[in-house]
Amino acid sequence: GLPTLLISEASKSYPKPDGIKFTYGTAGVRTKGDVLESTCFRLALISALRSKRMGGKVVGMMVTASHNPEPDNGLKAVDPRGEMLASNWEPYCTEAANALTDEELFAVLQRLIKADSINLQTPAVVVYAHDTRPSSPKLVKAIEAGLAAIGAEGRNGGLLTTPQLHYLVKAYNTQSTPDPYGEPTEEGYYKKLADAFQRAIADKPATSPLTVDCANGVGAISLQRFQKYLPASALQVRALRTSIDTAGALNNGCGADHVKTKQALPSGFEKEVAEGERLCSFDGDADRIVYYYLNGHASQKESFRLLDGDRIAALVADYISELVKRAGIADEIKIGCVQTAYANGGSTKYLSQRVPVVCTSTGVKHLHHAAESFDVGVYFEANGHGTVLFSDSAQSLIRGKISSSSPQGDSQSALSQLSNLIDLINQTVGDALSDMLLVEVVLRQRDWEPAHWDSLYTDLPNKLLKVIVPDRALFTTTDADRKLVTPDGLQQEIDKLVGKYLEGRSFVRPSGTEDCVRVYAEARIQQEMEELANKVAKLVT
Ligand code: NG1
Ligand code: ZN
Repeated sequence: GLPTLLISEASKSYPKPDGIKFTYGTAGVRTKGDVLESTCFRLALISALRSKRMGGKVVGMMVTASHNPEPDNGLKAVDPRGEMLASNWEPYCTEAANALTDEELFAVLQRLIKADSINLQTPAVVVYAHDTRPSSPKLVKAIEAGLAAIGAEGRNGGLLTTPQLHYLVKAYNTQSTPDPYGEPTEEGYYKKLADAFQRAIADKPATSPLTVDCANGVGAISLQRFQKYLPASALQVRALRTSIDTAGALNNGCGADHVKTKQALPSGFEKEVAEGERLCSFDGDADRIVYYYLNGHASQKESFRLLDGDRIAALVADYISELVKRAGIADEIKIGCVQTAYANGGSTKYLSQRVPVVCTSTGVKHLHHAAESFDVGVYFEANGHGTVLFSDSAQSLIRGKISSSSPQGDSQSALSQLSNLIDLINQTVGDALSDMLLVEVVLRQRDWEPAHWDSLYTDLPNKLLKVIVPDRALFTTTDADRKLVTPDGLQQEIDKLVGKYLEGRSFVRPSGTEDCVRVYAEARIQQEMEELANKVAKLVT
């Protein structure tokens, strides 16, 4: 049975704070860092059970609150293939986190053990890592206490980005298979990316440096460590916002979320960057990236041009489609693209003319799942979280056709390049570093400046507003978040407004990560879009 005595003894140091209701949602549990210790202790128990349930495979736990402010923190569980925790386990996480007594906690665990026929004799291994937040080390201690109490083996990944932790989980579990994902170490991750990048750029040397805003977060560390594995002739990187030890600096006036939501440079960049330069921003745990550049003087607000997740999807989907055609396997490989309702209508129109496009509910797990139905599934959220999935059969087809004996014609070089991309792309989850290298490969191979990439299509003017409401649970949606079911009648009101504007589109949904409702609006004409956004926001309050 469960070692209840040991767990009870240890849990005394991790009492649940009064009056707080935790929720395990799309981004795991996320709240203020100083109230999360009990949750970390308890979710360590659940993670151990998850490992047992998966036959002793390694599972992961990541301590981070991503792009949220520095005092926040969070916890996310990772399944053996490096993916998010299966969603049918999420309610158990929520219930365990909220249990008022040890007895209640044990009742939740016993129910889970029974429902999933978990064999407690199976050993458990959990690898965990954390970002740079001041509250992170304490939370890691709580995880370790939970793992020790239930008798699970813990492996401390230390300070890592979220995608690095996902990589580690997958690498551990494929280590002794015919198709290992990579060496299960931090170094193995850097080597895999650096090797693949150098093969993918072949003999095209770096022309101009790339400036990276590291959000003053863990991405700064990873990027610096990574650079030791990559010669500067392959890629010149100028890393900015790398102050991980400055209190309050994380995500403050910088980072991918700031740039995307403000549609502006990180503060202070006006003095540090030049027109035409390639610029990009990571978020606080480096699982998102957006690019941007200035097409005029930095002092003019209109000079700022955002190259967001939608544009990365367009760039990458086009490039892979072209490679697949050149490789002569277009009939066998079906490429598709997955977006959410937040994708700009301009990008959806552009992509739909080239590949099948599907829209899913917000949340990475939905996009990831939908992308798996293609041989090559490109998924990106507009905010810059995304990756490309190659199915097992697509990978074997591509690699099986590469022949060392046949002449290095165009189809062979396209196949090799596809194979390089398979290694370069972190297929477990969105990865700012890996996505950055992917974008750099495509731009380099195409010989494109940011302005050329920008010219692929035109964005519709758009706006994303946060509206604070008394109870966001009153807002429920359908049709991939594009329509409200409740409050009653509100959707009809929105439809009426939307109909008045040229290419108007607007939708409302409750945030899964913050206590607010989000209002999105777009329209052909900037001023009309502003009007639409404000009117819909008014309807909501
Ligand atoms: P919520 O807070 O549910 O809107 C946000 C992002 C998601 C996703 C999650 C997870 C927007 C509009 N929403 O979710 O796309 O990234 O965080 O981190 O960007
Ligand atoms: Zn993130």
